[in-house]
Amino acid sequence: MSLEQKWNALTKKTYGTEIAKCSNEELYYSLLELTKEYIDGKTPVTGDKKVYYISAEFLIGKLLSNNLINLGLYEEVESLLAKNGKSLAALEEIEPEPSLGNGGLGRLAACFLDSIATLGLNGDGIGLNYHFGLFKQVFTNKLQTAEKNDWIEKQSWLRKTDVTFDVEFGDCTVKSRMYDIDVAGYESGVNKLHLFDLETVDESIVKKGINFDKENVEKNLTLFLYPDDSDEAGNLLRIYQQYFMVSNAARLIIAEMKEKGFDLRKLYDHAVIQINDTHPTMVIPELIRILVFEEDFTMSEAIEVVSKTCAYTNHTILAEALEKWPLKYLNKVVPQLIPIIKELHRRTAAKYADPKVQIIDKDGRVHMAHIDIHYGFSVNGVAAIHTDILKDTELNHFYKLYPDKFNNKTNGITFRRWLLSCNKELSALLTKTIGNGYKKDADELEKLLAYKEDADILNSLDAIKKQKKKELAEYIEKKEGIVLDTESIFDIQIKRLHEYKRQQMNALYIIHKYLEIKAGKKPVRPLTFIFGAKAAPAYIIAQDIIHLILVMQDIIAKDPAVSPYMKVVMVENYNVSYAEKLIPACDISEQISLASKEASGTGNMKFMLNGAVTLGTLDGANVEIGELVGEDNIYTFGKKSDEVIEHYAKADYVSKDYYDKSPIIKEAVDFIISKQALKAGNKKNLQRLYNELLNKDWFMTLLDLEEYIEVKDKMFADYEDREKWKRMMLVNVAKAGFFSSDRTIAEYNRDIWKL
Ligand code: 26Q
Repeated sequence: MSLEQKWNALTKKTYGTEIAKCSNEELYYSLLELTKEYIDGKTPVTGDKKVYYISAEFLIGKLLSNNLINLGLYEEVESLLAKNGKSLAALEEIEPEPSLGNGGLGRLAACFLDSIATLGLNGDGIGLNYHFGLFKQVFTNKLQTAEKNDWIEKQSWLRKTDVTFDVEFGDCTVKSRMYDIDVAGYESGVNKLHLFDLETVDESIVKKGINFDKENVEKNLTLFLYPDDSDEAGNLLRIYQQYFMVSNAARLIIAEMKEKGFDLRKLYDHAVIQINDTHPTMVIPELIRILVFEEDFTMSEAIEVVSKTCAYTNHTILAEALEKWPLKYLNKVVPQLIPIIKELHRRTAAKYADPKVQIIDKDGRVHMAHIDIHYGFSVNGVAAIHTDILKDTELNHFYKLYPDKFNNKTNGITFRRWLLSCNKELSALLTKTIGNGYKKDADELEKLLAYKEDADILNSLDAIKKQKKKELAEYIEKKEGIVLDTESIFDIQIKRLHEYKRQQMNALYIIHKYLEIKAGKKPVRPLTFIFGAKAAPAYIIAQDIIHLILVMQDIIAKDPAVSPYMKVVMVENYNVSYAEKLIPACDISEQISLASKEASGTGNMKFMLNGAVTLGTLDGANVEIGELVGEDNIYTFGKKSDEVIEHYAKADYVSKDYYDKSPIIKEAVDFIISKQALKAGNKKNLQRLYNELLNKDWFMTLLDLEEYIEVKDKMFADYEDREKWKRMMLVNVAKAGFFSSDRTIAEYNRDIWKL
């Protein structure tokens, strides 16, 4: 049966009518089922060894288009719909977006699953089925508020399995159930994402916004993804969630090993567990516990087997983001792990006296990363500079003990979603120009370099950018009610809101530009500044930064002397689907972290792949982008990571000095509490942000502000050299191949997993 026949049969059976007469909803839900049927027809990936990628986050985004592309059905479905006067884009709008992640780490996990399946590697993801995921962001009175993101519908990509386990906590025992989402590789086999859920979960306990009874573990465990990334210490619920995840993972892994008849004493020959940041770390003591108490291992045997099976990825060097759980908390939630953790501590303490490498510190806190490093066989950073910083400073004490465990795996992104799916026009141009090969071998993008002086290709690239800007403008007008000038330069900063990512620096530039225009210095071409970011609700300064951006958006929009020349828009509820629309339309990719603080970044890669030019500090993967495209095709500024690290070591950065020294900085910072700003915003938020910048500025915004302004202005000027800019676009696309997650995953497999 053809796809058309199958689909018609399905709509007839379910809705009593054929495709042509179905509503978009009916088409979406029937296509969902049909796609699942096609996936069922694919062969699952198998093998003697399997990787289990355990992660608290899988920011998978919508799945329909991606699955159709990977199954090779996209074009057929699209033309079939067109034939019936419908569009796939309209169906996509119906699909709810799961928000099973905060940002980079979660999206990386999703890209990795795509690549693992595409490369035909035997590997599944294991995580949690958060019913409301990360909060949905709503702006009210120029402030962020949070609502639940209700994404699970009766019909969804989730498949209920009959796998259930009992999970024991200190004060209760709960039942879990496993749900699966298929991961269909691109023209390849199928793996699974296993999401564990609480059988007794109760959505009705969520009251206003995202408030719920935090104590009621038997009802709340899988309701929300804990949103506090890196600023706030975790709480008990986070530990309940983490143990729930890893206890299920351990049970599943052991069951699979037994089912295949593998010897648990050779676990490491058949399984490798990749621990995505420290959130799944308890899988180490949990596996040891099970092997000792249920499988007759001695403690030493269990420790050895588990240590040879687990590998750890570090995604951050922010000290406050490294999880340290008080023994007291662990004792309440998982008393059964305490003897194991203490034994692991005792063994390391007996070997190494250095207090910096102990598992339990003098204050009785358990350093989760230290468990991973001592009792895992691999430790990797996510970009070259990040791994170097781990080795040289942050984890230097461990590096000296275990130099061979440390390795780098520069992050990557799946080109299926971030090129083939979100930018069909660019993919078509590439296919026409350099052939189809780049879809499976991303390095082939380099063939595009041969067209660096080809006016036709350069103009086509430019025309595609224009087209994507138009599409974005239409979308933003519909969603936010704001009209954009598509002739303007689109400068975009999208990422979690954190002081180290320095959205406040961009906001200060905007103030500076606003004042300049007011003073009569108009830009040659209008400028559009777009932001997208959620902030952890408990992160006060981050809320203030959002407020400042929304205040500037308002002031500028209402000022007729300035609004023709610049516009600011902070989009509401930035998520994966929004990113897919923003990234192809971007001219300038803002990557302006405080050097040494951004482990890698992956948005930077998505932007370059779509022909944006990077404006960034020499941090994370920006460094590697710079090396690949060459200094003529990237704009960098600011102090280098070693200088920043030195400032921290010497504690000699005083933001007030920079403010006093520079009239430009002073003017911009002062504007935050000017009459005009206070009229548009709240004194509490703006004053607090002003004080923070002047008296603390822990992430050194003012350190690099002047140079940022200078380089950004140069970039705007260079944009007018249209030929030069188009060439920069081309070089960025051509050099993006290295950042395919297929490359990253091939390296993980070569060096760590060895499947
Ligand atoms: C920890 C304790 C309690 C509650 C929450 C957390 C928590 C949650 C999320 C800590 C960290 C995160 C997320 C971190 C993250 O997304 N890191 C990013 O990872 C990307 C992929 O490697 C990198 O590209 C980014 O540079 C890095 O910021």
